[in-house]
Amino acid sequence: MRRPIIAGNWKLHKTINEAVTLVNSIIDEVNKTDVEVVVCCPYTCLSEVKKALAGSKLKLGAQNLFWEDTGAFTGEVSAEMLKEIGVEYVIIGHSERRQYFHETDETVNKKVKKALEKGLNPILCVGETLEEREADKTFNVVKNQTLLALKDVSPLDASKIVIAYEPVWAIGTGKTASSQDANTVISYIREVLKEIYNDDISEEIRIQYGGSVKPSNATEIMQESDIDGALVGGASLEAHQFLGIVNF
Ligand code: G2H
Repeated sequence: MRRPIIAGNWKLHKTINEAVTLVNSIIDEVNKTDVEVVVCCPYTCLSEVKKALAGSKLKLGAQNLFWEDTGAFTGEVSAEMLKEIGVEYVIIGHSERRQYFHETDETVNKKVKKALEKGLNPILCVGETLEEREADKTFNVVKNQTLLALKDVSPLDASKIVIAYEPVWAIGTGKTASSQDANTVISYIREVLKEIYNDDISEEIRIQYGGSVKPSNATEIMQESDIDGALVGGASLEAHQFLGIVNF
């Protein structure tokens, strides 16, 4: 039985004060649920949010990392630096990073491996663009992204990964994939995991849906057989909306 996981992806939002206020307003509800709940904050908020969520069930995530440990890489942050703060999850390969910051399947793979090496759990994002969907390439795209991201990742490490299926056309647009469509693609990703690893690992890995998830569609999405949670952007920025999803 896979434990559902709801993660907030705050993207480029929240000052430290705003971040701590939001966390303080969701902690009590988060402590009452059996769902695993994560907030993925901007780097600048991580330390203060870690202090704010101390002793609670809420977990801390980052939105990116760099694959080298140290060196002349101006502006980058390493896995060890995140680990030192107490980060447990890290989003890797979000479509916005692929699109605006030129991340490739190869760099995504390097980041996944570095996160695992340092004891961070990757939330690996895969998903097709509208163009790819309309050209019937959805399955090919998610298969390739999954295969390449998990290249040289051992079965034991793979079981620590959360995959987020985020169709790019559904991100921040208000359009959501129908829950059945999302489940079909996610079941397919599970088949790919079976091919790469085995039935047990494939059944163990949690796969979220992401893309305009809100309280009004969370229940339907979470009821699907292969969907184990949500990666939530816009609706994670307001306590009542995020809690509406957490308590789906
Ligand atoms: C997809 C999602 C969170 P939103 O990017 O990763 O954002 O819920 O705003 O579509």
